Amino acid sequence: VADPVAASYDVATQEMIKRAQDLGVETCFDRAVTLKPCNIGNQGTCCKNCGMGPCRLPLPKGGVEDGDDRKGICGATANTIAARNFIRMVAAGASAHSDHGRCVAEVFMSAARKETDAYQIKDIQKLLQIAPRLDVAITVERDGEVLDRDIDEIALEVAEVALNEWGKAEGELKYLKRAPAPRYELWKKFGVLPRNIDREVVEIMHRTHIGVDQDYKNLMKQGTRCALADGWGGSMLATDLQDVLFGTPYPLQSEANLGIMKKDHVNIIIHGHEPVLSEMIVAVAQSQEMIDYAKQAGAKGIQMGGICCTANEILQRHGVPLAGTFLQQELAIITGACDAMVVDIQCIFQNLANVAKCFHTKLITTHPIAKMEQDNVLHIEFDEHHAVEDAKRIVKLAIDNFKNRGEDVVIPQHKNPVIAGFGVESIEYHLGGSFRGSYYTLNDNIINGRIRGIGAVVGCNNVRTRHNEAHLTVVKELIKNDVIVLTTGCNAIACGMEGLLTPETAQVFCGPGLAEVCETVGIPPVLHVGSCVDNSRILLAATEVVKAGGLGKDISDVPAAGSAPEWMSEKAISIGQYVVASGVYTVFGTTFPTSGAPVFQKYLFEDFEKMYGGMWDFEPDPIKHAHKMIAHIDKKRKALGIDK
Ligand code: NFS
Repeated sequence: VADPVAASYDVATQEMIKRAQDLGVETCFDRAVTLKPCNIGNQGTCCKNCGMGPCRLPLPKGGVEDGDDRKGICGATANTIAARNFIRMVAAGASAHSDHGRCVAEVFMSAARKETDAYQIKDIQKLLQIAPRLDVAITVERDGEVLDRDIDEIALEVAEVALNEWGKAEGELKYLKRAPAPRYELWKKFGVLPRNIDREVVEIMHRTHIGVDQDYKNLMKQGTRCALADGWGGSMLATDLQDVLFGTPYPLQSEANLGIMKKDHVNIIIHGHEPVLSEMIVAVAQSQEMIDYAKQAGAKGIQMGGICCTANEILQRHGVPLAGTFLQQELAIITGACDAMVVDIQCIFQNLANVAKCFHTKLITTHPIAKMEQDNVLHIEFDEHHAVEDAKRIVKLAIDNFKNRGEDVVIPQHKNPVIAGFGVESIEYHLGGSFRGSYYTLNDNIINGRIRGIGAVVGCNNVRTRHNEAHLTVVKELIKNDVIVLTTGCNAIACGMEGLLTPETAQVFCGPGLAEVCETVGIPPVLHVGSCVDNSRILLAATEVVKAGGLGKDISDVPAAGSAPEWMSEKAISIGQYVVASGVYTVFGTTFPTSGAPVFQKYLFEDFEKMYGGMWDFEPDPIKHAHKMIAHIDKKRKALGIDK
């Protein structure tokens, strides 16, 4: 079994791993000890795209300096195999984000058509802001007079145009033009403007089939096009339409870590990604009817908590506390206090069902595309047309289950306050100029050196490295060196658990320049900007920085760097690729899936900089990782002539 202290940096997590072991319940931390990864697959050089293989191409003992004659049965080189595997990861990741986006767009369509009472257009300002980006007019001309167009009409057209982005026959994605003009021109020059979201994924599957594309550069061209369809397409549409349906987040206060669960409350943990379902559950669980029902059942109330990106979605819009990161999902059940865990899509361990079997927890799957084979799992399929009824059924199930709790409940007493809910709009509010209204204050402080640059630190946990340690070390090292951090996904949750998402953090961890700015403005040095699809907010924030002036003409000019210290999902690879192609130097930790093909890897790590101004890098040591980012930021400062 795993050593709890070696497995996680977080004390609550350590306590729950220990408890699981005492109870004889196996978790991913234990499996990581017994299940070793395949080194060849890990390095990207195992090809299983046909029935003649798998062809495994280990790195030769002496390296590949004197040439590399490794090949598979068909002759595919290590570069071809690694590039195929890499862009298949991009395809899977882009699909996950974009299918989530499509689902939101479909609910948006139902709301626009008024087919559902549960969902309405909540944020009209945001609707009016995105409509022109989709070439939907917000005014009409009648008799020479310019009039505001009917909101319902605009919503319907936005829904139609947005949904069309997944499968239109001609043209290119409309949001690409939201990028700075030189960036758009660069994509055009390299032939990587995505046509529609689905097509770019399909083309990856075709090109990586046996005997099709056998040039790693050409394969990566499609990988880039597909990743851009994620970042500036599916993910950005998901964020925007969610904001219109559920409200654009603004800073609010909450808490993070397993300690948010309450012994005397009905605890409902929502885990997954699409806020379509969780929005309803939150609304229903807060209703007086359900609170009364919970009290009748002997509980003091209902405590909601989130895991993974669902957590970030309901945190940023409703202040629902974060129960934990990706690697804490089993542990929430191991408290013995989880009356129901509701899951939808992505990042959900199948082992949750095995853990739930050892406790009273009802595990409920809700999405038609994500079920579990174990027979103790309930499936309540969620549909926007009867969303409130579904949510009520789920919340009632949890309340009814409260009485079945065992005596043995242990909730770790660890949690920290967080401020979350930042975004393009609120950063402008806090760090904009009072007269100019753009990102003037932020830019000004970067130019004068109080803020050295911007770090975007995001992504998963990976059980192959100590839970949260790399996340927190990278972030602390960046803010210590006056780099302001934007965070999403499980990194944001890790930062919340550690207490880094509060303005008070500034005095403790920041360099003097960043501390001064944070204290003056009253913001944390680490800004939680949402879930992983909300990395699109980071792309748009970077674009706003370019627009505000003084820091170059393109995203690649800005003193900024990206990082995913503990990544593990294919989604992270898609994100990394669109961030790189948007001009940002991006460092991944833990492992890198192309290390078995050094020539291809060099293409990603070095040649990409000449093409896109942004490139990949890999550094498992978190301090070195942060300093690679800082070195890149300094290089950009120097190029801008603002290095003092
Ligand atoms: Ni992002 Fe969110 Fe977490 Fe990784 Fe999974 S939850 S979409 S993939 S593990 S950050």
